[in-house]
Amino acid sequence: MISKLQYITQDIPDRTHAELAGEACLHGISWVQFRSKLLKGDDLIKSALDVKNICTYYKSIFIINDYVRLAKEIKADGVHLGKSDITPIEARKILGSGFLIGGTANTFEDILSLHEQGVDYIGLGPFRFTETKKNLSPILGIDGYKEIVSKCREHEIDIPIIAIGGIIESDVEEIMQTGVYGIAVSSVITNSSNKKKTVASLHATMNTMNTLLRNIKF
Ligand code: TZP
Ligand code: MG
Repeated sequence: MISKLQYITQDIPDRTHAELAGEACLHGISWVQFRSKLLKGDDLIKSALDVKNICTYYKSIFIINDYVRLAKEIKADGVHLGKSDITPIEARKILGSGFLIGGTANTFEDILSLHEQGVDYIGLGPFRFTETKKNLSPILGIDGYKEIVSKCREHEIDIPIIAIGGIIESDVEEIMQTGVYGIAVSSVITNSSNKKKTVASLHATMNTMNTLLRNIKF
């Protein structure tokens, strides 16, 4: 089951990824993507293992960004692959069937290709400008999501699409109305001065939108 509210760790001075993951999980996050662009070698492996232990404790899904072999070695739940990573087909050969594979998309064509390669979910973005990711693809905004989701429906492509990139609490309702499956966030939780309140508010809006949209046939 792919979570509808996903949290992504980031490299923050004086904070570990495990601390960030722990705070998010403590307040109800059930899906964590470990994403470091700075850590290397043993530091990367240790940090990934620490986040894995946090996720195991909270029974949260643990996804590793970029590092397929590390994900296999430390038995993560899956990997997330961007456009410059190995392809999902190559990752599947390494991982076998027991791992989740997610892929990043910016266009409908990206989704088609990732779907054909058998990914389990798609991170579609960016919704808006964000400092969290370098070399951002073109910003989609609400209209971009509407257009891409409707093309997926036309082509009967049924795969969980997770909106990502610069999302804050007040965006969630409108984003979910576009028909995406869920959202992934980092900064809105990482930088929140009241993480309990932020996660609760994100969950509350997601739940309301799920209830409202459940009975609508698109
Ligand atoms: N991929 C596309 S945008 C993004 C990633 C990893 C960053 C998401 O983080 P934030 O802080 O919610 O913008
Ligand atoms: Mg990547």
